[in-house]
Amino acid sequence: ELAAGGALAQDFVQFCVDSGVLRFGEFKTKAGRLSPYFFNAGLFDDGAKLSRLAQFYAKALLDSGIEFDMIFGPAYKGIPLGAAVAIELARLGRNVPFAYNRKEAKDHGEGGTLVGAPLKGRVLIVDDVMSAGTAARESIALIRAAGATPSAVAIALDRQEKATEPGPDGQVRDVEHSAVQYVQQQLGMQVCAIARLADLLQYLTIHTGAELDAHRQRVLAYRERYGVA
Ligand code: OMP
Repeated sequence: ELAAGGALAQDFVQFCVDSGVLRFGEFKTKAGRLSPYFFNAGLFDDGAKLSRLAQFYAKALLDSGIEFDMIFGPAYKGIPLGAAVAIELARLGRNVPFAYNRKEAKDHGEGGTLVGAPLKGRVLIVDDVMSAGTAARESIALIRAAGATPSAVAIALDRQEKATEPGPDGQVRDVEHSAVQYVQQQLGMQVCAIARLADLLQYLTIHTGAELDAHRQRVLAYRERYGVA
């Protein structure tokens, strides 16, 4: 039985640290930022970890009260995540259709880029992390193009950092809101994150020691530069 609210987030951060999914050091993000931490969902790399991960998503989703008609897992990393969450929800008595996309269209066989259940109704996107929001924008466009409604996003980690947007000159620049805030406030979608940067910082505050203190200082400095209120 998983805890609720902030305790769920703390248990999740602990689980990610234990399984090597959440690491501290020096990493370059997709948006080109030098980050003192990185969340690598690819390291949920056995059945037990994927199953536990799915339990966290399902618990966070059910606690959030978000309503949706089906699950969409964006290629590549969202595919096993969406599938695992769909399995866990079915196990809990809530069976919903599941779909995912390919990155490249096939010109034979079933064709197209969408696989699985037809996209319709209120679609929940299941993905790993939201940073600057590029990945979310692509999924939203794809769901709309299929005539369905992108209504919610479930992610494991909300990095709570400034989104990027293409400016009038086509150059990508930082904006003041996070990708999650944009999706919630501008697109009217609901977002459910198992943990956020704030929970990670709380973890680094509760668990002391020279090494963790140093990580905490670096994460705070990163938040100072790229974080949102
Ligand atoms: P955005 O598309 O900028 O929101 O970045 C999200 C994507 O970045 C994720 O789907 C990952 O591919 C990758 N990422 C991580 O997986 N973990 C992190 O801690 C940070 C990133 C990232 O590059 O920002």
